[in-house]
Amino acid sequence: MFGQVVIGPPGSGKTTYCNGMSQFLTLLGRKVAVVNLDPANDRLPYECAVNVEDLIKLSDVMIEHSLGPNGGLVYCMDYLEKNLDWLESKLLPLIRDDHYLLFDFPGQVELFSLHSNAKNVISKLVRDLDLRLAAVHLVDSHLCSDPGKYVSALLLSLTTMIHLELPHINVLSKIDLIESYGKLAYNLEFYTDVQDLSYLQYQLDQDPRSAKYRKLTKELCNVIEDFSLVNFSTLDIQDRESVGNLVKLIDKTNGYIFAGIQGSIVEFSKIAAAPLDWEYNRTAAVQDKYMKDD
Ligand SMILES: Nc1nc2c(ncn2[C@@H]2O[C@H](COP(=O)(O)OP(=O)(O)OP(=O)(O)O)[C@@H](O)[C@H]2O)c(=O)[nH]1
Ligand SMILES: [Mg+2]
Repeated sequence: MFGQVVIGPPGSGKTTYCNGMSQFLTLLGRKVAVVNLDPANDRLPYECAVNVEDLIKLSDVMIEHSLGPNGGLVYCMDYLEKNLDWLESKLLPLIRDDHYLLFDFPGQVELFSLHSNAKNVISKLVRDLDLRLAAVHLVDSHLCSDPGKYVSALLLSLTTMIHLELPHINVLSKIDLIESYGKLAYNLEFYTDVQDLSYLQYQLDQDPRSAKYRKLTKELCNVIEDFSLVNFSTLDIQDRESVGNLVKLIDKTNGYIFAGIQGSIVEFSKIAAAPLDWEYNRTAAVQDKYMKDD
């Protein structure tokens, strides 16, 4: 079974994404279940198939254990990890009924860069339930308008990718708002392709606050370039074409399009290496039909 693990810093648009993505995939004919794993998600815009708040609530934890919101959230994730059988028992009927799963996670970045609880939850689900998941890491595109924040976003994306060890897609969210933050120093491809970060140095030098950390930022940019793993897709959740393009990429990343075709390893490799649109309609349609018939 296939799905997406939706993560990213607070306010990057995860819950809105889950809502929009579930509607889009439903229109494609897929059966979609959204799983809320954020124990502080009090106003859910989507109909939730499983809600972690039925197991544990952040507000209760904060009162009972005298914890602040961040400590409380770490406690909730630990609790979920210890009680994973609860989550698995809720997911099993959905999986048996061929649902495509969207997991809406909390935004605390330390859960995906420092602690092992969220990672363990995901890897145990993958192992126990034989799930094929892609991590969709949303980063607010307004971070592109400030070179220092952009470097931080790149580092966070890289750290999260390495920490989670899942097939991973980084997404610049809220791209519809990007012009409202002023003119970008370079065109959008510079920020999505992440090819040559030396240009950022010039920009960073213009601000006396960041010029002071010139050597540090240069080294950090070198680390990002050496790994050569980070690039971004863009997303405007209101725009069907934008969501559609992202779905094509995700379907390739979590293997959804490969499941519907009978083919040799050569055919799979050809599809994997080809541009996104190539063979997409044939392969995804076969898999969509299979999911419905089953
Ligand atoms: N313009 C615009 N606004 C968006 C988009 N996606 C989300 N938003 C808005 O951004 C705000 C935060 O969105 P959420 O979906 O709650 O973000 P989140 O990542 O789930 O937030 P936390 O769960 O608190 O970490 C809301 O006001 C959304 O309406 C987008 O693509 N474009
Ligand atoms: Mg949310």
